[in-house]
Amino acid sequence: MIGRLPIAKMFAVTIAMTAVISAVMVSINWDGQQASTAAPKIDDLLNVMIVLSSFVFSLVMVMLFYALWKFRAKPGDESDGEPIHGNTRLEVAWTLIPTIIVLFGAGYSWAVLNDIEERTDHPLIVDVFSQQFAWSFGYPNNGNAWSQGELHVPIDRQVHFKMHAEDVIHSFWVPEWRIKKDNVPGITTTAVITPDRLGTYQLICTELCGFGHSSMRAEVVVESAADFQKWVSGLKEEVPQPLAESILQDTETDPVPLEAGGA
Ligand SMILES: [Cu+2]
Repeated sequence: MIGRLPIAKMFAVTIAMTAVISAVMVSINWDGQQASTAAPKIDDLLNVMIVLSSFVFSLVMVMLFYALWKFRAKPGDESDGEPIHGNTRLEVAWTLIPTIIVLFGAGYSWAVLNDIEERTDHPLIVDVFSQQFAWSFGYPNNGNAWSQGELHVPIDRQVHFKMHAEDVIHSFWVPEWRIKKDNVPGITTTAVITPDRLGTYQLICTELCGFGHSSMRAEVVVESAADFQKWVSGLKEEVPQPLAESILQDTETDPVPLEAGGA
C-alpha cells in the first residue's frame, strides 16, 4: 500500500515546475540563426520536446522528493520497510503516460520530416564530395562544374544535395540550415534544403573522421539566382574523373529514407 497521496497538490506543483523550467529553457536560443525553410519547423519541434521533457523531469522530481520526505525513517527506527507487492493503477499509469508521450513525439517528428523533405519542381542538384579532410562540390545542372572548399547556392530554391564519401563516413552540417546528413562510402544519401536567407555560412563536418576532422570545413554562400549563375558559369574545372566514377558505383538511397527498402 502506498497510502493516500496528495495527488492534486503534487500535480499542481509538477505543472508549476514545468512552466518555470520550460519558460527558461525555451527562451534560450539553442540553435542560432535560421537560414532555411526547415529551420523554424525544427526549432518548434525542439521547443515542444523541451516542454515535454520538462514535464517528465518535474513529475519525477516531485515524486522523488515527496517520497524522500514522507517516507523517511524516523530517528531510532530500525525496522524493515513495508513489503509492497505491486500497484496495478500505478503500473498502468507509468506505462500509459510514457507511451502516449513517445507516440506523440514520434508522430509529430514524422510529420515535420515529411513536411521539410517534400520535393518541389526544378530543384538544383549539387553533388557533395567528402574526403579526409576536404569538401568539394559538383554542379551537374551546370556542365558538372567543380568547386573546391566553397559551396554556392541560390536563395529560395530547393537544393538536393547528393552526398558522396570517398574514404570514411563524414557528415554534412550547416547549423543555420539545421539539416545534418551523413556521407557514407558506397551509397548516395540525399539532403533536401531550401535556403531562405542570404549570407555566408560554414559547412562543418560533424562525424569524427580522423586527425583533420576539426578543420574539415567549407564556406557556404547563399546568393541571388543571378549571382549564383554568374559564379557557377565562372567555374573553370569539371568534376575530376575518379570522383565522377565513384558516384556511379554508389547505391542510390534517394528518394527519402522514410520509405522502406533503400537498397
Ligand atoms: Cu569529419
